[in-house]
Amino acid sequence: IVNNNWLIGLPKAELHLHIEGTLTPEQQFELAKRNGITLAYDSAQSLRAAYEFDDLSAFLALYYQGMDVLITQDDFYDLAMAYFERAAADGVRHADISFDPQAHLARGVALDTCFDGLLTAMRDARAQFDVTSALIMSFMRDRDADEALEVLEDAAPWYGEIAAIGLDSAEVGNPPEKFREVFARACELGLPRVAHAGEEGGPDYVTGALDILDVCRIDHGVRAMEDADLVDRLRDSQMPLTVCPLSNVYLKGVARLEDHNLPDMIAAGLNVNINSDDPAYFGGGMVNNFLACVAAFDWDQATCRTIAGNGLREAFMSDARRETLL
Ligand code: ES4
Ligand code: ZN
Repeated sequence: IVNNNWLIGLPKAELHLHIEGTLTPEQQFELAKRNGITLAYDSAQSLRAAYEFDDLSAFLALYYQGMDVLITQDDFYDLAMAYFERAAADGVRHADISFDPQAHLARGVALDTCFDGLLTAMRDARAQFDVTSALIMSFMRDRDADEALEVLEDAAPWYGEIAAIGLDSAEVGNPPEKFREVFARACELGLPRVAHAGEEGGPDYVTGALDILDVCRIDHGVRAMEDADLVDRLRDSQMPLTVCPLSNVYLKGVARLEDHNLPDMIAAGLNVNINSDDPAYFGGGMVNNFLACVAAFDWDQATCRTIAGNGLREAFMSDARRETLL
């Protein structure tokens, strides 16, 4: 048995975390019961047994089905608080959490239900767990850009609470240029921008996110390694890349973590940090992601400190908070 206390004690930030992806099978059953919803599985164990994904779209189908149990402000609050409690136990001291408003609006759940539940949990998590956080409002790239634009306008009451807008869901066939207007509008509003790119899509999706969406971070970005000029650009600009090692394994981006190009990204001088993405679906939280990298890549403690430091430096947090963690 390896002693992980040093890894738990290492201050970490999580920059790429879908709050809906923290919904555990157990909590799904709990919320289903509370809301009078019948699930298609007879137990949390049988639901967990269904978590076997061939690719991103197979995962997304279960993921969007799973969040049907999120109905009330309390559901969003409880979801986020349960995540913050587990994150705190992992030594996560700050989290940039993203959510997909369109996934909830499409089910008849109002925007203020999501915002009120999540923002209240974020405030309470700081007081109860000493975990700070920032909120990223993500758009689903497999839905119309017009809808995203509408949601962006409807979120006006919360612009002051949003650290950034994001772009997620099914990547291939939904390139960055589809969201040119949405991201230009966010820029006009003074909202920072991040986007998933180069997860399943090729390096051209990463280039598009930089050139067309004007993002300050790339989520995943692993396929950028296929384009040498792009790698140079990412290194020279020190563009942060929020890599999710276990996610890439669970979604079959790589057969085994040992085959992941994360060590090549680090060797190329890229500004990478690691994250859990959807911890309820992809083998756990930050500590499990670090431990998997330690095992697969033989990372020493110094490497873990460097990677954790990269995350702390690039997270959406105040300089005062950052200073206490670095
Ligand atoms: C996601 Cl792993 C991943 N990729 C794209 N969109 C997502 N939403 C939640 N998890
Ligand atoms: Zn993601």
